[in-house]
Amino acid sequence: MGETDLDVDVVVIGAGFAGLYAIYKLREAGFTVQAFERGDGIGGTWYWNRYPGARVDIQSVEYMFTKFPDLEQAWDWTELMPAQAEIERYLNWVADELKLRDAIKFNTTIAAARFDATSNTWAVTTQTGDTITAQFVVGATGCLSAPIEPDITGLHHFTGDSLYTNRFPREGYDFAGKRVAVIGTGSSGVQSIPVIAKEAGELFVLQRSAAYTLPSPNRPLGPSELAELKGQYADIRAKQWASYAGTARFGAVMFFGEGELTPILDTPWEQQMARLDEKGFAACFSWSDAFFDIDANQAATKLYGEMIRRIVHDRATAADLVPQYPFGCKRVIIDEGYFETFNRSNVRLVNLRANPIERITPTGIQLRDEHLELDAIVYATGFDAMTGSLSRIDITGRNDLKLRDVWADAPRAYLGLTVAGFPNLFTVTGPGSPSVLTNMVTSIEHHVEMITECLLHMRATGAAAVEPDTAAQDEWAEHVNTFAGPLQVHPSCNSWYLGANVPGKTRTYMPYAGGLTRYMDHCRDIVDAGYIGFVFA
Ligand code: N01
Repeated sequence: MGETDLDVDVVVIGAGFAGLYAIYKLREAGFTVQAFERGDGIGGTWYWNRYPGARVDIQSVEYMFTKFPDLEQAWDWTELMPAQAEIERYLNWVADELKLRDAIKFNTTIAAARFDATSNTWAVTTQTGDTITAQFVVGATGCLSAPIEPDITGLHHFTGDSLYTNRFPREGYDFAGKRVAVIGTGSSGVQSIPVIAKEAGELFVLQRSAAYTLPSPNRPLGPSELAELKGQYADIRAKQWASYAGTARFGAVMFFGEGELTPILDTPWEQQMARLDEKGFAACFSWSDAFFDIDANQAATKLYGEMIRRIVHDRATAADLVPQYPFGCKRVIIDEGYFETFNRSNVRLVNLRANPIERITPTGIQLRDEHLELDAIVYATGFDAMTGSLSRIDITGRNDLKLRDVWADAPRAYLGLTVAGFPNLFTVTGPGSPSVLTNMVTSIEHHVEMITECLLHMRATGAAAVEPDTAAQDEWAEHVNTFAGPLQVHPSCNSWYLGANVPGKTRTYMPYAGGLTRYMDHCRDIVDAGYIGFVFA
């Protein structure tokens, strides 16, 4: 490292949380780094997803880098759960404070990367054909950053404005007085719909699957509360790192409250209703059995339906808003006034199961039963999650192996971090790691620190290449699978966790659901025992 004619030691792809931390840690350890970012600014997920209402669902003081005691005291969050713009500002500020910008080439998409087995190096090529050589490639490309365009006939025939939540215009969009349709009711749709509804002349919400969404506990963070939290940062960080999901107090407790949970199946309906009266949405799923027993799950969903009926005035709309799959199968959303939005006179829910989209026309959307005349269509239709951002790059490993082919068969990575056949390539929060089931920031930090430690180990031992053993990778995939679905909840719907939202993608539960601490312990044991399952050349 550093003694060859390589351009740099490490190429980092992406400049979001993962890319920034990777640049910092690797440089601190003495490696030369070149990062590439396809956007013209810092932020990754928080650069692209700037749709109205975009907001994180983890509290701000935990959704920040945890390893910079001085920096964290100097940054002031203004809300409990910050919106996109504030997180983007935070990441830009971090990049400046840590002097990371000079390592990043913006407006540069990586098109290909090819491993050369004779030199154990990568040639990384941009979309304009420039090539850079490096010993290592770190894919800091994000779990939810490869947008999927829905397979709807006539998509590009619309002559009005087509907008995508995952690459919303930087200057925003003026919905005032316009006839608008939002397609998709996942997190992005559910967060943007209440905001768009307040501006648009008419809003059609095109729903294929109803969402499990809970009211956000977000509120402003006053200076004295923030000062108090800052005084507790050391304690909060310790709790985060000892938790299942990289969050201290503010995971499920934030939505469901504290206290011992009881089984819904042992609770008479009248008592369930009394709890609903008292706690509202928080009562729906705060049962000990709701996530582990399918009957209990259905009973909880019945309560949820009751809660929706209490808010949404129109009976048919309320009924259509109740999900028809188990709670917990898809990512639970937090919203700001989602159900209330359907009481507005300018908003209409279209149940696509009853009245499907036939095609997009030049002037709107042709449903089976009617034509919607529109000025704008907002697509909130999701991502090729966890693997898409890397498999869309033409990555070629040993023996002309293509990452996209390997992952088409099975989206596997040893510890979610390295892939057999692709030496010296690291996949930050890749498939098989806790990633999207945890606070992404802590999971990213953990992975970047593991990568840095591994590179230092290689430098110390003179190793030129590292990759996992196929058997270890397969064993890890089996281990990941053992956590993939209490009561068959996880495999029971077409979630992006399974890749089931992408036509043709192999259906595998991709994230590791065993929890962050268990995962970190596994990783520690593997490293301490001499990198079990890794092969060094
Ligand atoms: O994407 P999604 P997302 N016709 O895949 C529908 C994170 N995130 O961008 O369910 C009609 O969840 C699709 O319908 P169905 C978070 O982890 C976090 O909203 O396939 N509809 C679904 O309703 C989240 O889970 C925040 O039947 C079509 C929607 O589009 C992840 O990102 C905020 C369709 C896609 O939902 C992805 O969220 C935002 C078609 N042809 C995102 N194709 C936070 O709050 C798809 N759909 C932290």
